[in-house]
Amino acid sequence: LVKLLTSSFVFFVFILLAAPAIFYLFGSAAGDTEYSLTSDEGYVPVSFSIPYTFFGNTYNSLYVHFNGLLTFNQPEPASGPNYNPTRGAEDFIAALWSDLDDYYSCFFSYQQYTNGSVLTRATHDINQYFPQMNFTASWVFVVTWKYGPQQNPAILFQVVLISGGNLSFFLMNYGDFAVIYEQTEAGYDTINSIYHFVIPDSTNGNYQNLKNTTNVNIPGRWAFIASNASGRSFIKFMYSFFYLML
Ligand SMILES: [Ca+2]
Repeated sequence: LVKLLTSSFVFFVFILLAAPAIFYLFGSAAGDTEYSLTSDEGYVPVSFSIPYTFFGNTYNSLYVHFNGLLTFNQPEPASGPNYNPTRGAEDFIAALWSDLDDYYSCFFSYQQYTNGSVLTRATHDINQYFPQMNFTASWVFVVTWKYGPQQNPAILFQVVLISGGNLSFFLMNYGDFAVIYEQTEAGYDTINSIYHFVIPDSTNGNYQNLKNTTNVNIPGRWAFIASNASGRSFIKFMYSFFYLML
């Protein structure tokens, strides 16, 4: 009985500490480069080993903000989101943009991959969500935000940038969220273009439900294509759709 109880306890602890399966491996277990917050509204510039194209603009680096934001063309000084109307002046991915650094210990870690099992996983994921593209990943960038003080992250989310050939994509993964005291937003926006998206439950106070939401039938995961070409196909598709309705 003692043995049974012990093994159940160990199993229970493992479940508590394990990130959801949708998360790509991160932190020290993945050999990530790790950062903790050093200043209010802090961010860290990170150089890419291979350029990444975000809706037509190609970047060699990005800024990882402790407030849950990735920006490409410039760092964003605002502590929290401004999602109405569309900003239009920045290429950004808001994993969960909020003034989290005023309330939590903030950590993020990142890793870039150009070979190995992470590329295999990314290739599989993208071909599952965007079939008929015959995609092969050649570069994957994983950035994961963790907020304390609990050892078990109080708030946990991740963005995975994926590219190969002329195609680029990104995934967003959501875990558990403690209470957040400021406005929140998850989604993306682009400079002077029509491409933008806000995940509905990220701005209406239901952010704790993000781990159950998805656009690819996997709770907690959102997947987007960041390539212009398919964006144009999508617009064409929408035009034909409206044409058919007329
Ligand atoms: Ca702040």
